[in-house]
Amino acid sequence: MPRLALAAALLTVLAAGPAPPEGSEARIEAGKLVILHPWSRATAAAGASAVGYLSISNTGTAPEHLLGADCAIAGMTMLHATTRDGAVARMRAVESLPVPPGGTLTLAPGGNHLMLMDTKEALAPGSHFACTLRFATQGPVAVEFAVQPAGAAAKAPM
Ligand SMILES: [Cu+2]
Repeated sequence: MPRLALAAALLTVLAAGPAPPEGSEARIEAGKLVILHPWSRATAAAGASAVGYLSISNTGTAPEHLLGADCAIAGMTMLHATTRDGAVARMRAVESLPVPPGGTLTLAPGGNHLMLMDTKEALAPGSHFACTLRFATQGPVAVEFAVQPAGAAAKAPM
């Protein structure tokens, strides 16, 4: 295959992204909250940090706040916000993230995310792990994160 055609074919594959694994189209409803597509990225070894992404819509009329999450596979799970300082992206821990009435909080690559510190096992592509999200009003909500390949980008149908 000529090199250009090969490059074009590769680009097509990359643009399409990996097919979401079974279960990653998850939709969880809890009270006025609709949680879509919790997903994560594969990691190579136990002890690594992992990420958690998802979107949370508030169909109600009262404000809600995501306070964090508890994940059995992680030593500690933190809520992180990413801010840009010029060309440098920095993560910082935040106490909570708002889910405004009629609005959506999106945790996605390059932005807000759950940071799973000190994972107890490597995350294999296609596997799942459970976390409990903590909300100020709604309280605990159980979700399952679908682990995508390490290079997976924000292609998610969120
Ligand atoms: Cu982080």
